[in-house]
Amino acid sequence: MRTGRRTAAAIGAAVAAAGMLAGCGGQVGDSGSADAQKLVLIPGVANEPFYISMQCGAEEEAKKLGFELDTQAPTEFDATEQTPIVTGVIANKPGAVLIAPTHATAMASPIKRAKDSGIKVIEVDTALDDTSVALSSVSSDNRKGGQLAAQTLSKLVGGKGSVLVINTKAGTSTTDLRAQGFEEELKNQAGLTSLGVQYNNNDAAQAASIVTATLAAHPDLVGIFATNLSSAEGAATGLRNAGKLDQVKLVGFDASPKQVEDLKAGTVQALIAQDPAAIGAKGVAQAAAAIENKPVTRNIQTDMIAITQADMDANAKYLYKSKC
Ligand code: T6T
Repeated sequence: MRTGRRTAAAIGAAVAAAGMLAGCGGQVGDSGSADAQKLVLIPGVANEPFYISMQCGAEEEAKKLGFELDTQAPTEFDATEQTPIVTGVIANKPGAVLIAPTHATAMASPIKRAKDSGIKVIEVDTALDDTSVALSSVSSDNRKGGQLAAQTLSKLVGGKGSVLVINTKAGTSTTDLRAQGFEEELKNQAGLTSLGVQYNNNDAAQAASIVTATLAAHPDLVGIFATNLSSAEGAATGLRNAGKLDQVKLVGFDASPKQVEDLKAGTVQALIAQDPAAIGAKGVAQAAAAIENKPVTRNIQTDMIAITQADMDANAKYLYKSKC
């Protein structure tokens, strides 16, 4: 066990917290040996600008608060890849884990095991259906984001025509809420007809193929809502390849460098940008509070904004990074 970076106050707080929880029959298990000053961030997937920006915010906050932050990300956005990472982290007993669960139910048991071993669990971005596992969840208001996307798309298509949702993977809490919010808001947009939701498995190439197939089956398609980075990047490619940029308006969630290029080029008309750096920073602040046995906030919502070509420079702080 490393002790070098630990402050006496933090050790005291961790020991006191462990003692209190153990004393009241709580969740501590063998966490007496946990390295309370160590935090582990487990994003949904590696090398992706949304999670890189989250990591940047988390690292900055961890440094400010005197915690060490290690990031371990799966190579695919998939529960079978994320589970062994959680299992490995449990063995190392950090003070807290900040995790973006890749599936709302499939990740429940490994994350519960982390909690039961005494590690404080903070959800960042996505969440489990079971709200009893995490102490705090930090995310955008994803349902509202979907509603905002529907309002934005409706304006872009003049309030009428057939629209499609391209979603990433079923069971991803955030994007499922965005799709639900979009469909709900469509009920207020009488002129828009829903062509339903199709899944691209978090793969941009599959999103491009969905666009090609939908244009063949529904030549009247006028609008697409892509619920995340992969679906939006792929949908833009699909529309460009089909030569349908004039006919079909595209609103995409997220603001990766490629999505921003697509916005500049006019391939995408609006991006619903989140604030992943704030999600990471607030997640670390909650983890620190939990470790130090201070009050935590169960649900925290961060900013989100619809960006167009006209205001992208004014909103530069919302654009995602490829490195810190
Ligand atoms: O949209 C983000 C994130 O909020 C979502 O949970 C999964 O997809 C992204 O990481 C973008 O790819």
